[in-house]
Order: sequence, then structure tokens, then C-alpha cells
Amino acid sequence: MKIESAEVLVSSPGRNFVTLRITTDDGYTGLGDATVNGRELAVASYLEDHVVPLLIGLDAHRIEDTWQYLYRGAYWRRGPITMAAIAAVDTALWDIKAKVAKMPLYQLLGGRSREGLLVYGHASGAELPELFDSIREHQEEGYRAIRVQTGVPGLPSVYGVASSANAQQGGMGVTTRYDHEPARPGERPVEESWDTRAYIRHIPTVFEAVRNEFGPELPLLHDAHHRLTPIEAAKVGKLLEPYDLFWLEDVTPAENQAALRRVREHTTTPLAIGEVFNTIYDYKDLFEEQLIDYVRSPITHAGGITALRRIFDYASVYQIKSGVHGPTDVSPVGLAAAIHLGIAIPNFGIQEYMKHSAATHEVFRTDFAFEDGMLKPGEAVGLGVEYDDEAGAGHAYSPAYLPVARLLDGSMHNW
Ligand code: CS2
Ligand code: MG
Repeated sequence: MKIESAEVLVSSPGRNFVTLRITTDDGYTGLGDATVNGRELAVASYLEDHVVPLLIGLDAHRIEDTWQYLYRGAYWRRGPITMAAIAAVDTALWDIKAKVAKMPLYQLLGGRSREGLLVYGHASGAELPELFDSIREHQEEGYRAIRVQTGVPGLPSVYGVASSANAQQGGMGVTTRYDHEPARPGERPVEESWDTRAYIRHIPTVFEAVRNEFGPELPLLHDAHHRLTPIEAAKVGKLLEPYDLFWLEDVTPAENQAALRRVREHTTTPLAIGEVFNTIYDYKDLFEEQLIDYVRSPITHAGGITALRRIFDYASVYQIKSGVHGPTDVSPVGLAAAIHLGIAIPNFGIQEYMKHSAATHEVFRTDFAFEDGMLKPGEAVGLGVEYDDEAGAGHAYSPAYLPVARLLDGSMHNW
């Protein structure tokens, strides 16, 4: 079964997506997500100009060999663009193999290890009353675990907080709320200001209030979004211990994996890291020194199902669990792949689930379901996602960037 063609589909139903569709000489098709938020066209070109020409004529069944061919053969290994391109090819080939085998992909990955994937949703508010309303809204929608993000006194807008002030005209003429899409349409990134000391004074008071209002059981997550130094991260982890977080995410940038030793020394708050990681090597010391508890890589940014399953296998040696990144900039193809892998692996922890817009679902037809606070794969063969070309063609790419953050003195900081 040879690869006959591969198309790079760039569309913007609600937000920008890059999708790869591989077709074999006997008519099987497979989809893969290659969306890197704010850098979409770089992956589209990498695929179009450098990968697609190499795929034509290859044996579509040789998934592992094709992975190694694209990884080692690139010579310039790793990095978000290369690994997203490889991820799209890998996912599409797994989709095809499951269709040939006439089974849902999770069956090919070892079958069910659980009935569904517990997910968490994004509640947020500039102030406590808005936050409480947002938490209740998510509970009414069926979410049983909640990520909490709030405003910081003195800062007009910060990461993860939905507020009408941030509403911008989206690709579809619909107003997009901040928590639905962090990338903002426009020719340049929006600049936000940040003040770590104000945040550290404020965040424990928020979790105290949330626990008082919603009780001790509700699993609560928080994303520090790469903004703290190791010792600041250690302090926040310690200050939040009384509120028994499910996890504290991206508490400090982890390019230097050893930075997490400082955090671990001072707090038992569980740590989740990895949404900006691209390979198993980014986790090596974090696993071997037991410095994190949850792996955040999505299939789209870590080189596909083949690579992420290897990362989870390695993590399982250290009892580290999955906590896959699932924002709206991971397309329904990337999310469906995460659901199939998540239902099969032994060390599943939790899955992030930001719902895609109706416009997105007009283009990406999916068969997964959200029930009882869990995501469940459908029984369609393969990934269970179809791409509607006609609907997709109606949504041209529109430039959009993630914000940048500057400290109050103007210094560049991590957004
Ligand atoms: C975030 C994302 O969901 C998360 O945990 O860190 O919202 C992230 O900011 C975006 O995916 C970036 O594209
Ligand atoms: Mg995050």
C-alpha cells in the first residue's frame, strides 16, 4: 500500500489550523494535525516543500521507519516545527492503518484501559465573582475537574482570563472570548504587562476563596504559564499546598530541566510540564529525578502517536502520568488522536479539554463524545475524524499571534 498523495490543508474555521491528509494508492486516507499556534505557515511550508515530496511512493504501513526517516533524515532534529510536521505524518499513517484493520485506532493501540478520559475545563475570571460563575458554568456543562485562572490586581489582562475587555473580532465575525483562543488576529502580537510579586501575593487568596466556596474534593488545576523563576515557583508551590491542587503547571521554564530540583526541594504540590516540549529528551532528567508528575505534551507537538506513546512508556517507569495539552490550538484531529492514545495507555492521568467552536466542527467532523465529565472515543474506524473540504475552503488563513509579556519596567518576560 503506497502513499499516492499528501495534501497540506490550511484553514481558519474560528482559528487557524494546519492539517495533513495522506491518501494511499488503494484509496485509504489519513489525517494529521500540524498546528503550531502563531507559526502555522512555517509547518505548512515544512510539510509542503520538504516532507510531502519524500512521502510519495513510501509504504504507508511502515510507520516507525517513516518516523525515523523524517527524524534522523532531517539531520536538523527536534524543535516545534519539525516535530509538528513529523506528528502530522505519523498520526495520518496510524489513522490509515486502523482503517485498513477496520477498527477504531484505540483498538490498534492496545484497546481500552478505562471507560473514558477524565478531562478538565478552563474556568477563569478577572475577579472572584466572575471566576465562581465560570466554575459553576463548567460544572453545569459536566466538567468534574477545573483549571482556575484569575486576573492579578493592577494588571489589565493576564494569561488565561476570559473577559469581554479582551474580546476581539475572530476569523468568523464572531466575538472570541480570551479563554477560547489565546492567539489574537492581527499583524503583531499584543503586549501584556506582568508583575510576579503581585501574582504571588494574590494567587493563594484566590485558591483559599475557591476552596471555601466549592469545598475540598473538586480537582483544581492552575497554569503559572512559564512565568516564575525556580525559587518563585518553589514559593508558589508551597503557598498553594493547603489548597491541595491536582497540579501546578509550567511553574518555571524547563529548558534547564535542573531548575525543577529547586521547586521539588520546597513543595509537594504536583507538577505538570511539557506542552512546549517536542521530544523524549526534554523529559529525561525530569523523569529520572522524579521532578514532575504529569506529562503535558500533545501528540501534535511531540512527534505524533509513535513518539508520545514512547514518552508515556518511559514516564510509567517513574509512575508519572499523562496530562495531555488540549487547548483549541490543538485541532480536533490532534484531540481525537489524544483520546485514542489516552484510553489505551496504562498511566493516564487527565486530559485538557477546551471545546472547539461550532465553526471548527463544521470543518472537522468528529465522533468522540463528552459525557459524565469524560471524553470517550467513538467506534468509527481509524481516528473517527473527517475533514470537510468545502466547509474548510470557506475559511482562509488569517494572521494571528500569541501575546508577549513585558515586566513593569519594560523588560521582555515569558508570556
Ligand atoms: C495553555 C495554552 O492550555 C494551556 O495549558 O498553556 O492555552 C497555551 O497558552 C496555548 O496553547 C498556546 O498556544
Ligand atoms: Mg499550559
